[in-house]
Amino acid sequence: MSDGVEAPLLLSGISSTEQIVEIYDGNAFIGNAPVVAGRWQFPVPRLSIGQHSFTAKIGTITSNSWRITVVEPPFVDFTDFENGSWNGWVAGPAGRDLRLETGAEGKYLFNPTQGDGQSGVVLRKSLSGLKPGASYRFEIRCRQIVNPITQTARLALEVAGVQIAGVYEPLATWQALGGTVVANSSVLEFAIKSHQQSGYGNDYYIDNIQIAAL
Ligand SMILES: [Ca+2]
Ligand SMILES: [Ca+2]
Repeated sequence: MSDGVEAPLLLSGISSTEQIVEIYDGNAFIGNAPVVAGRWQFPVPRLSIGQHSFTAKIGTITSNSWRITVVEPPFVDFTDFENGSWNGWVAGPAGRDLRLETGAEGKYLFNPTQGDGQSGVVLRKSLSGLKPGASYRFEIRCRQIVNPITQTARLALEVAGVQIAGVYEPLATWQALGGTVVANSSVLEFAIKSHQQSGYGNDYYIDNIQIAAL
């Protein structure tokens, strides 16, 4: 027998005997592969995270082991509004006027802030699946319609009620506003908050909201 591994994981080999090859992951039998014209193939089912060691057996003959480590994909929660979905983000009291707009760079949220009472939570999302003790970056892109005679937008980012970025006055071009947080729970509330109560001016855009493991 000789061996090879391809992605997505396919074990294959050659055998001089026309028999059934038994495939093991560690000591666990995971399936059979028939030998056809001296060759066999075995597509490996979805694997758990961690280390795996595959061997092929024919009768009393055991192959060398194929060792792989399956790693967890990095945690990313990304919202770009391009499919029209808010991806679980919910408007707060200061996000009551938010609406989806389409510009040259695609879709984003626009807050025209009609009337005063515009300070407080603009958007919030309760995110689960976090790892306590792990660090996450919370970032948005934002810009505002700058007008010297009206009020400026003033945005901040909060996690579980604690400010981690801002207070920031967005520029007239798209800019990133972001900060990091160490999760102390598997579920945390992420929020974009306004520190400008006036609706006179204070018009801004939000896009590309991302929470990613570091
Ligand atoms: Ca977008
Ligand atoms: Ca306004």
